[in-house]
Amino acid sequence: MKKLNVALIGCGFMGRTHSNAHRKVNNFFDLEYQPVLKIICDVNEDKAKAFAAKWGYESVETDWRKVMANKDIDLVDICLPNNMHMEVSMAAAQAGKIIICEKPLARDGKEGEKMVKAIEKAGVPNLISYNYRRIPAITLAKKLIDEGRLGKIFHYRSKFLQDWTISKDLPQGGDALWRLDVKVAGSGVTGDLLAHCIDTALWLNGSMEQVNAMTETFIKERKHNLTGKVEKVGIDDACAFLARFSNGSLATFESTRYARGHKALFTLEINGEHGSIFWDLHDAHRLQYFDHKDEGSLRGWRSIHVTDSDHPYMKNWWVPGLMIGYEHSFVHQLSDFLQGISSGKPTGPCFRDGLATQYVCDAVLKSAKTNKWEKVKKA
Ligand code: SOE
Repeated sequence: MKKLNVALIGCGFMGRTHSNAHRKVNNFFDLEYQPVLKIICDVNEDKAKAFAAKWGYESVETDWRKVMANKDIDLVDICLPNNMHMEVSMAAAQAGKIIICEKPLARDGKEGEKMVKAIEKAGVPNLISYNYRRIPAITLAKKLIDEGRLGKIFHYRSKFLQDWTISKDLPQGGDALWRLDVKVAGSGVTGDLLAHCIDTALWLNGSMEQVNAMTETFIKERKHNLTGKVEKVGIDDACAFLARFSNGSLATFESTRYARGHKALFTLEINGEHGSIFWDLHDAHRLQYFDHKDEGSLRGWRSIHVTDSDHPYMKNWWVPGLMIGYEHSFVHQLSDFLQGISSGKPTGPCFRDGLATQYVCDAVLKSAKTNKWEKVKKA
């Protein structure tokens, strides 16, 4: 196996999911490349040291610029807050590194355009981490749609509901709470949660033409962790939008962090001429499938337990019937990315795909302000 020296930047929640993937991928997938955990980089040295000890990184760095200058590093994995994605990924491209970057691509399309330009000019392999595409049930849904089993698609419905920001005492900003700080995150649920729904939708159902959205910020002011002052909240706490896809289908999307009782309820449903599918992250290994071509008296929703060896990715894990989880989607994503580097046929989502999602988010946020249908730019 050829070694790929990895520097991972940012040791938060996503740093853990990506580190786990780098460590596991060669245990379960036969690949030409083997990631080697060389450097963990974080501004907080103590945190980086503890992370290095836990995950097996060879060394610690506190300045991401030094990572770019390090000739031993082949792959830079960016697990930083959204406001850092542009600067760090563009520096990585300039240094000729292979790049993985956490979603969303950027805070907005303007930043995203600069990133795509720089990355494509450098010609380096690049991946934007939209991991849910690689949940086996979702990958199976893609296969069914591509085989034409649903026929013409009429409806696409998706939501992502959480409930962790309901308390007005929750501050904004800093370590785990930068997602509430608009300057860092760019937006609220639109860029953080709907971006997942949108990426999956564009992958399964093609491009979107126009959107009509509404957003709300339920808690208008929160204490900022970094300044200590009570500051205006600039993110969208909830967002719902209608969309028209290029294939003629109609869609509804909804996301909130104010749906009491829901922790990560990501669902999608697609209705086509010959059939429908439904999927729910809380029951991630099941794909519900209705095939109208089934014999009439037996026709009904099938609940496919996507754990058999002929299901996507599953032969690489345990024996049929045994489940895998959230973290495996990152392993699959990395495996596909590394295979793409070997074959020269990238599987995506690449930065340009990330820009397509970003353009939908931009149109959604614009529409919420103008109260009008807004066109989606093509990436
Ligand atoms: C937010 O709570 C969050 O962690 C997102 O940032 C992730 O992208 C999503 O997969 C789960 O929820």
